Amino acid sequence: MTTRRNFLALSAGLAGAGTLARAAQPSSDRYAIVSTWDFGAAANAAAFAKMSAGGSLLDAVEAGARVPEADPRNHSVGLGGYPDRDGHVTLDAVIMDDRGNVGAVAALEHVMHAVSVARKVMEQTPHTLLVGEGATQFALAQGFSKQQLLTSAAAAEWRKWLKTARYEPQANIENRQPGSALDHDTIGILARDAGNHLAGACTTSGMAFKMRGRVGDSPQCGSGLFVETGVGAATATGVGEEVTRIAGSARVVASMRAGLSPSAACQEAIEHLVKLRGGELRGKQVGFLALSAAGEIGAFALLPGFTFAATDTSGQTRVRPAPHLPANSL
Ligand code: SD4
Repeated sequence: MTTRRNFLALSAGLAGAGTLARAAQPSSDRYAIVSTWDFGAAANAAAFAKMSAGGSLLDAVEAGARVPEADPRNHSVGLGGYPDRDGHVTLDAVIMDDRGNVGAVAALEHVMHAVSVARKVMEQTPHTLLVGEGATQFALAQGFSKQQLLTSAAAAEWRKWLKTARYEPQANIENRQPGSALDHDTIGILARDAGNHLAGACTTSGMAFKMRGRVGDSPQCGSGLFVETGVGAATATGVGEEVTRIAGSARVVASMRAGLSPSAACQEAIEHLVKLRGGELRGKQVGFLALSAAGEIGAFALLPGFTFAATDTSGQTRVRPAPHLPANSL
């Protein structure tokens, strides 16, 4: 049996190494950290290092989520995120453990590390979600610094978009930023320790050029993220409205509670969405990612192109493509 001490000893030598490889098969059937998109690999390395150094699961998922938040090349989260249609960068984030502790912010402005503000909401207030100006005021009162999150690159894209001003979410844009395959992303990250406890976080700047005030699935407990003790954790990515209408992550965890594997549970949620929405989903991407309390993982998406980074209990990370619906299913 892997004790926590063994796990940490094993991982210490590998922390941060985060061997990145693309492969269809995992090297181990027990996972410690999973996160959405290729970019998750760097986040997983930060989360794994945090756990290896004795940090809690919440410390780990927060550290992981902070990686893309601080990366200005990534246009769907934190600094450098694409703005709403009026030019404001607004951030959504949630963090949750498996004891029902949860904190979130939505439409937060001028503060890069939305996930850390979400954690403060969880730990320092009687509330689970703060939005808009109140969220920003709270963050500043907690000592977070105020900064301009709209980079010149994101502003240039926004100005280009203003010429047509058509709101058309693009599938898999997270993996199609110019420059690098790792230049993206909205991130959902799930972590598990050797005692089979779980935590998760999800952070995003939301859909590019959204309406002012729009909030997607990501900061909503049960939609963008859900974690349940002894069962598992799930997170979502893609068009948030489609995830929210089925409380997607809570649905995935409920299916796992009922006995489905993480893979089957993610597939069930996508198939349910298809039953509800049919052709309305054409061209849209939605992906679910899940981690069971026992360390199994699974993912499923509407369209090809959704990838995730999985780190096993020895610290090996692989980026893998998620299974998806057959072509022409909608
Ligand atoms: C949203 N679900 O705001 C987020 C966007 C996303 O990868 O996940 N992009 O709808």
